[in-house]
Amino acid sequence: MSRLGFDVFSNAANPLDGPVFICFARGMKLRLAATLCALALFASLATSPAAGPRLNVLHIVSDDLAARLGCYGDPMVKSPNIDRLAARGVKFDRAYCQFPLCNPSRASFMTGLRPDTTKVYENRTQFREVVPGAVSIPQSFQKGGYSVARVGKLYHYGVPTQIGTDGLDDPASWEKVVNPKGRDVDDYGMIERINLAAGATQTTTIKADALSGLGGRLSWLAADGTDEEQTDGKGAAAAIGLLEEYAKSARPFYLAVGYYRPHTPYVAPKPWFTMYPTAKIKLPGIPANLSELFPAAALSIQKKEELAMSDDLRRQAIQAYSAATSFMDAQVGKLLDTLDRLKLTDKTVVIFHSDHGYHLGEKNLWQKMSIFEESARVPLIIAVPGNQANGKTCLKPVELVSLHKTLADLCGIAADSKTEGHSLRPLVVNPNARWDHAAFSQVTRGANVGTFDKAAAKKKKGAGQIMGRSIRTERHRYTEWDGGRVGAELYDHDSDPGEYKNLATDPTQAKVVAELKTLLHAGGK
Ligand SMILES: [Ca+2]
Repeated sequence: MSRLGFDVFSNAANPLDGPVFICFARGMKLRLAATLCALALFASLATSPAAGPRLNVLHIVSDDLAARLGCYGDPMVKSPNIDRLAARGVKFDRAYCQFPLCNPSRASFMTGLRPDTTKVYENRTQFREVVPGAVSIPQSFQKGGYSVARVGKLYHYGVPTQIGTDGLDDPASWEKVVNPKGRDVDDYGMIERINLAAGATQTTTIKADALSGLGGRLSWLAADGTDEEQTDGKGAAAAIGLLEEYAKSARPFYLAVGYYRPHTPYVAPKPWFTMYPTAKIKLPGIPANLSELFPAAALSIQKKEELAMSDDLRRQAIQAYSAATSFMDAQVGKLLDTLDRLKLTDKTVVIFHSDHGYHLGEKNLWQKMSIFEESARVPLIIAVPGNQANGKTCLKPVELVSLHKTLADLCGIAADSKTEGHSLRPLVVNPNARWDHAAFSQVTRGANVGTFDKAAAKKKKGAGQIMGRSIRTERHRYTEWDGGRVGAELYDHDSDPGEYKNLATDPTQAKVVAELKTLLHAGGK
């Protein structure tokens, strides 16, 4: 950008702060002038719902992706495409899911309702069974005059068993849906899954004999064939086709693209595995007295077969998860390239995040259903064309439940009055803006969440199920299990980012605990 162009733009009010008026200086290159004009036009229209053309939205969601990416400081994982989105958007370093499991998290962020409002705490209930009148993000965009479509997993799908079906979709949300299905589903017989044989002390791998059982178990495949043959490769192709259609239309679009990787089974074509030699993979250190450090409920998701993995097997799992992450990143890159090719980049808000975080052996935990940092935290990037804060990082604690209000706010449409959370727009505009909100996450214990039997639970008054609730501020995480009756945790991230020193009963922290307890019980309302 020329010196002149920079001055003109930077002298204007921040495009997201309100209507923008730019006088183009004589001699400015026509193309630059047109670009700036478009940016200012769309950005200013974002503040005036009654106006004509609006920003499009490309909403990309990855499944089970921890904030283990290059742009989040991971020294190993290669994610050049998500990194380039971060470079032209605002990256949220402290973004959290409301429930670290697919269905509860997705029901929450797609509606903008907290899990305690949707009452979806497991992977079986379609949210409209409980809250039939809930308004989803795409419904708000439909009301706002947008074309809306999804490709792949936005609401819950059992992965991999339900790939290619509608899963727990919400038909009212969409005008068009695409359910991609690739060779990863057909290749299941080649997938390696961990197995602890009866009487054995060490876990090995065996070939999968069915799709079922892979979704919750560490499993992987360095696949034959191309990226394009995989489910996410097919999803990318379908999304590109929709973007090409939308580019010809006068209507703005909200296109949601849900990728399935790196969810188990960690399947990616072989070249992605060779990027991560197992010899170079570092394993997290595990304190010898691990079980003494935390309330039992915090660690009760540990599985025998995962505890009995050799270091070599742990490295293989991390290699495969990383390979699946980089493969998924490449599918994100295809969408960003398409926006550029179709000249939609300057007219489109791009948001990227995952449904929850993920453990890869920290505290001997794997996968999700933990409200420690690794599992509660998600990557979140919001790129708004023309935003002066693009390229910056926001350190304020934010929640996925806020995405509905945020996207509506950025595009000048109305979100339903019952929508919870807080618009992140002030932070998108200024990542250092004052922010008085914390992030809340919750998780259940004591019931088989994947196959929660509601009738049995009702009969047994909850079947012994308890809730863990956690609040994250800029500095602290505070967690209570069953209201503190079976444990509490306090971590100071200034001195303990790994969350190993539980300070909940430290007398010097009593005031901090009291303050966070009050906030936690208020629950973000
Ligand atoms: Ca998930």
